[in-house]
Amino acid sequence: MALRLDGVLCWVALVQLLCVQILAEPLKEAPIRLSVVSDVSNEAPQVYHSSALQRGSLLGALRRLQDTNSDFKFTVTENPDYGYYLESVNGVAGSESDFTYWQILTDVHGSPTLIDVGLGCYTPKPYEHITLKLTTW
Ligand code: B12
Repeated sequence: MALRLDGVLCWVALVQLLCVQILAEPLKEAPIRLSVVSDVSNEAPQVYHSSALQRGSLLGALRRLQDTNSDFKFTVTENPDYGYYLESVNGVAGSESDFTYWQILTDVHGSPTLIDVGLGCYTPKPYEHITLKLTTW
């Protein structure tokens, strides 16, 4: 009987150890591709490579890119209800008076689709292709 209890306790200890190891394991980074394009000017499209932390936000991936690549910069504003709004990319801002904004798209099986939340809430998948497109509304 005592032997059986020992065995159960060993299993419990092993499972606990595994759980602690899984929780303590650093989250992995996965690559994502980023295109910056414009519908309203003749700027050539630009392609960047960044990484997103597992279940991390697009905002984090853009910040990581900005910190490591001096050719990419962006600014955001904060909306009390919807979080972060992408205001400018590489020095070009959307404009209320010109009805322009930075649209955020993702490639779903090759067709660009609008993401349905802001960049602070969106979590890109590994190898996802994100497009930031200056366009009109
Ligand atoms: C109009 C509108 C826009 C216009 C705003 C321009 C303008 N000056 O009117 C434009 C086309 C620019 C826009 C863009 C986007 N939008 Co929008 N938009 C709306 C809409 C239909 C109405 C907002 C409104 O006028 N409210 C009335 C005014 C009086 O209130 P307000 O607080 O001042 O409104 C401002 C904010 O809503 C802000 N805004 C608009 N969209 C977004 C999105 C985000 C993430 C943030 C932070 C702010 C923001 O712009 C408004 C004007 O200044 C709402 C849905 C709804 N019916 O509410 C979606 C909505 C707010 N948008 C949404 C989204 C997802 C986006 C985009 C991320 C889409 C994309 N993939 O590109 C982009 C933002 C990209 C970026 N640059 O960060 C979502 C937000 C959901 C969420 N939880 O984050 C909503 C709720 C629609 C939805 N999918 O259900 N949008």
